[in-house]
Amino acid sequence: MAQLSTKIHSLIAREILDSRGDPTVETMVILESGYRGVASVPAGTSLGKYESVELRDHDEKRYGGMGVLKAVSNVHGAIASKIKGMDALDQGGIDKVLIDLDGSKDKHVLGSNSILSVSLATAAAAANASRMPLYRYINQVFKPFSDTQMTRIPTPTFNIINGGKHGAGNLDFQEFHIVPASNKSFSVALEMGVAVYKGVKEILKYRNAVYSVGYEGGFAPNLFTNMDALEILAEAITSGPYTFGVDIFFGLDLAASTFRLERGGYKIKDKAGALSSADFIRYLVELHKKYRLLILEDPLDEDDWGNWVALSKEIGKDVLVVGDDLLATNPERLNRAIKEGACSAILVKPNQIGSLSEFLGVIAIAKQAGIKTIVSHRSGETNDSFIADLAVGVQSDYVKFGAPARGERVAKYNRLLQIETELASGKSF
Ligand code: 2PG
Ligand code: MG
Repeated sequence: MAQLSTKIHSLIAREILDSRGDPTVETMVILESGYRGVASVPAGTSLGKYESVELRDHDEKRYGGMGVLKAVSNVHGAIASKIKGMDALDQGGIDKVLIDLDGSKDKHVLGSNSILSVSLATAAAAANASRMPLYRYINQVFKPFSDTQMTRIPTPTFNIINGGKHGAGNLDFQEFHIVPASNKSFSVALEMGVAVYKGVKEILKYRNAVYSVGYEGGFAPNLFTNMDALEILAEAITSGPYTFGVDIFFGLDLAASTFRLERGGYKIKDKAGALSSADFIRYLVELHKKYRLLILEDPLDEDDWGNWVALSKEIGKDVLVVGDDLLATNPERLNRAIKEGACSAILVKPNQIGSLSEFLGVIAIAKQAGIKTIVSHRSGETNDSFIADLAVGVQSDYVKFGAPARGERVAKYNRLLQIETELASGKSF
């Protein structure tokens, strides 16, 4: 049988909505053989300063300026004219063309949204043409970066209570997580996540607290302090069949840049005045002693490097001190963090860096340095489950896909359930 062509025939991009009702870019890559792949791009709410830049129309008459028609037309114009005819199996070559075409460090010229949608859809089309499940194809593309055997589904960390910019102005900390022990299978871990999620809802109802949900499907209750949220999580765990500290642990994403005052202090509801970095570190160490945190993401501001190092020295051995806004999935910032000992884990988000190949490069650096990896969604998501395959393909340690509720979150968890069955059977369906 003649080999079917994997050359790119055409690109079709469109403006669609994300889970917050904001526009985003979806692109379909069609190969000469007729095989195709579709991918859409998520968007953050608590954006880090060092992320690549998504292109918005800033036309106040449409979607409050959030439209992405310029990014869509960049896919049809500048990008299509360069990559039509290229081989979709050449992910590295295509990403290089996209990066060079943009020419800027932060992808603001064409927009990281237009570039990433094409980069991911190319991989999806190539996987389809290769008749491979996406995670296997990604694992193959990852080989030159790091030869990784696919043995497990990454451990999920579930965002159960939403505060910060994701909540209702209720809590300072952005995310309150529970993390099942990593020796649990994914399906068991998922069930644990659901049990605690439902347990928290019952407690909030009983306390007459608001139990509507925030951007990532976690509850956004009207509590007085951040500590109250941790107490509710603890109550939900201890009133169920699981043992805290054995089966389930706590995780937090403080997104601390969002509550650091301009003049430098950290201001949270739990304390009367703003805390200096040193006092805030003391507070975090106490918090860890009390709640035995497993994951502590963005505990300090994205520019407070020296204090990241100080905190990691104190608790980095027992807690995963995770850089999200600090590192922005950026290889230079990750290398600096490794050199200085600023953190022990990295949150990796494809749209922070803007192409699949660069993303894989960042994961490879982290793995090489013994830095744990957490593949993450954004607060604005679509039902695209690409990142589930991505996490399995690169064998990240954890995945952070939100609460085990709401369509755009469970799309990823449900995809992991499918992959779990496939990996267990040794077959691809
Ligand atoms: C984060 C992310 C995802 P956002 O801070 O980790 O949870 O939030 O997408 O709003 O940046
Ligand atoms: Mg974060």
